[in-house]
Amino acid sequence: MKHFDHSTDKPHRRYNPLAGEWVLVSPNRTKRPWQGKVESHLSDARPPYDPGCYLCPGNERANGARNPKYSGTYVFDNDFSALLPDIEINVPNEHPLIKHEDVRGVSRVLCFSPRHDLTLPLMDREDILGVIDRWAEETSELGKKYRWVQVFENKGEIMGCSNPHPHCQIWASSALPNEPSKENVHQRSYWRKHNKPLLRDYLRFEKKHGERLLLENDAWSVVVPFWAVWPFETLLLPRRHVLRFPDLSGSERSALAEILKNLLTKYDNLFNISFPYTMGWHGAPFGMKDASHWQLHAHFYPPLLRSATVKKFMVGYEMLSEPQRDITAEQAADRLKQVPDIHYTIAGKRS
Ligand code: H2U
Ligand code: ZN
Repeated sequence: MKHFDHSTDKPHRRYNPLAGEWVLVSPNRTKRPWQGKVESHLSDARPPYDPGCYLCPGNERANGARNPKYSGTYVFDNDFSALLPDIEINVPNEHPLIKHEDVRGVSRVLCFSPRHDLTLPLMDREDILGVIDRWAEETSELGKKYRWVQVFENKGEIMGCSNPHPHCQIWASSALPNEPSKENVHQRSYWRKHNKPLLRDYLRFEKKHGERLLLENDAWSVVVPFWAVWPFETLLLPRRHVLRFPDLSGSERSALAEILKNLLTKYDNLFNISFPYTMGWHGAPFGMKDASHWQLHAHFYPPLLRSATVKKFMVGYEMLSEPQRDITAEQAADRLKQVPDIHYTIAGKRS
């Protein structure tokens, strides 16, 4: 059988079986993507406590509420919630083209640490584990009431993050949003055809081939997916068949703290900056009778391309036709494999 030559420099399309979408890959556009200078940006140094930060312990928030003097993680209902729990508009659709429905939900903010100057990769593993346990608790509590619970982190101004204090958001909704809906459909149809979870088969393939496999430990693997759209996009997958975040065992959570620290350190070391991204968890929706086709996973979507300042824009062809990338997933994986495993801010102090 003839194999696909992933080192081809010819334009081709790759299929994302999880979302059911295609991406155009044009490696011919950048024969040498790594000419850009790698710069050290030490200007993002922050104080451990910022009296003007809405999220620091003891401070007043934008609406007048005051944060407690918390010492670990701290969660609160978003003061400007995108979803509300008691909405009932309940008006029938008057025309098939003007469709609307009610949606109930809540939005929460979760501070990872009282320390304003930290980020996940700079936190101790024990403290990252504290964040993981909170992700599990919140997901499990909100999952009792809502069909979908989205844990996500927007990191960096470039991703629209409003505050550098380490935090994520948790939005729960009665409706199943677009992205998990697509993943549900495609995982289910794969399951019906092959009687195995799509993402477990996919990981098996990546383990065999190795070129896009970035990190591994006892319970987790990180790959640059074959169908990656963002330059340094990664997919984090458990070894075991896990439906939802709260189902993770104690040892899986510890291993997750370890691999998160490793992955995010690699990201920071790519351009020697606190690397911006959007990350988030996808697991089986709640209230689904048979969810065996689901496999828990996290997506990391970083926008940077060549340097700390060169961003990949999803405009033009992407908006009107389909996503396109220049460097291949294999080139991105190679590049990430090469960066050191010790955080640049610590390595700098040592030398
Ligand atoms: P980002 O993760 O995109 O920075 O969002 C932070 C959230 O924090 C944002 O949704 C909320 C904003 O509504 N927030 C509060 O709930 N209270 C505040 O005092 C400031 C910010
Ligand atoms: Zn702060």
